[in-house]
Amino acid sequence: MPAILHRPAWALPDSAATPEAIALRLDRRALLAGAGVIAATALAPDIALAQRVGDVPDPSAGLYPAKRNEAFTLDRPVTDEQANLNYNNFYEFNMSKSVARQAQALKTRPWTIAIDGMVEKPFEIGIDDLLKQVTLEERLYRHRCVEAWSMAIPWTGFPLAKLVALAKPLGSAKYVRMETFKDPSIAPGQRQTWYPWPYVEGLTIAEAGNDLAFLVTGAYGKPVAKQMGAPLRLAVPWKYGFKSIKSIVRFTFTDKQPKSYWEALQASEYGFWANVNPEVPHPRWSQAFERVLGTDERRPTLLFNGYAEQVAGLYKGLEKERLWA
Ligand SMILES: Nc1nc2c(c(=O)[nH]1)N[C@H]1C(S)=C(S)[C@@H](COP(=O)(O)O)O[C@H]1N2
Ligand SMILES: [Mo]
Repeated sequence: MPAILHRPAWALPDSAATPEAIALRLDRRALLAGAGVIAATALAPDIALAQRVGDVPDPSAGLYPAKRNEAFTLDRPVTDEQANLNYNNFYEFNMSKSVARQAQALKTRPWTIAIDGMVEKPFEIGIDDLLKQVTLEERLYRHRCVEAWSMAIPWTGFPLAKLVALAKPLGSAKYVRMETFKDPSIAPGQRQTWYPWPYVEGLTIAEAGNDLAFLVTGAYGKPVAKQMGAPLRLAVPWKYGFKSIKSIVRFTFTDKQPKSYWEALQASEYGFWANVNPEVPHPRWSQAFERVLGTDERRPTLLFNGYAEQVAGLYKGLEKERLWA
């Protein structure tokens, strides 16, 4: 039986996510960056080629930086961009936090997004056509990973509610299911066939309609980096980070609660709702505190990651559900 069924690699004991461990990884990233191109060419010609393709300017680059929406404020500084670019969860590429180099193999143009399921009329749309139909804005958001580290990011994007409106779901649709690309030829993690690829996440239509639910196309004032989930990822900051699905290719409207990647893998630990609650421990560690990425700060985690005012109303009457895992 694959080890993951007992212990997902990212579900590490607290000690593995100490600031020291992070600093070590960052040092290693700096070394790799120096050796960069030569090593990539020698060891992984396919990745080197992908990097050259990736050098073509992003056709959406002119949309950034977008105007900041000042309604979204932080209680902490924005995470250092380099720290953020070099500490990521993107299991399609590998199971460590050092996925930045491998993720460059992701080809983000052309990028087609399918809208299907319980909608008036299913359709596909290219990312650049979608960008023409929305207005981008910048928002400062917190992000709390279930592994008990956190960051603060200047995301650029548009409300998920805008995409739902374009999709025209039927009244009978209750959920939106989202899916990441599946291409084992560029994503080595997807060659590990015992994982339930593609990565899937879901929200209720009501959650998707909450103004905080944000589709991210940019970060730090430019198109979002591949390792962060280019060209389109979700940010639902009141939920554990695994809900914020990266590199989305499909939105399916349905009346069945979607089973997420992590729920399929380990339902005893990861559920559908996954709202942040410092008082409800993960089965294997406390969720009371978080380590702030790029610093040596440890701070208390807040209910709904500090967004209770905006989202608590979504869960009225659902108190008996497993809201906190
Ligand atoms: N497709 C996909 N989306 C994903 C993941 C992943 O492995 N694959 N990891 C999730 C987890 S656990 C977290 S914490 C965030 C991390 O986002 P970041 O790398 O931009 O910090 O992405 C989430 N979205
Ligand atoms: Mo996470």
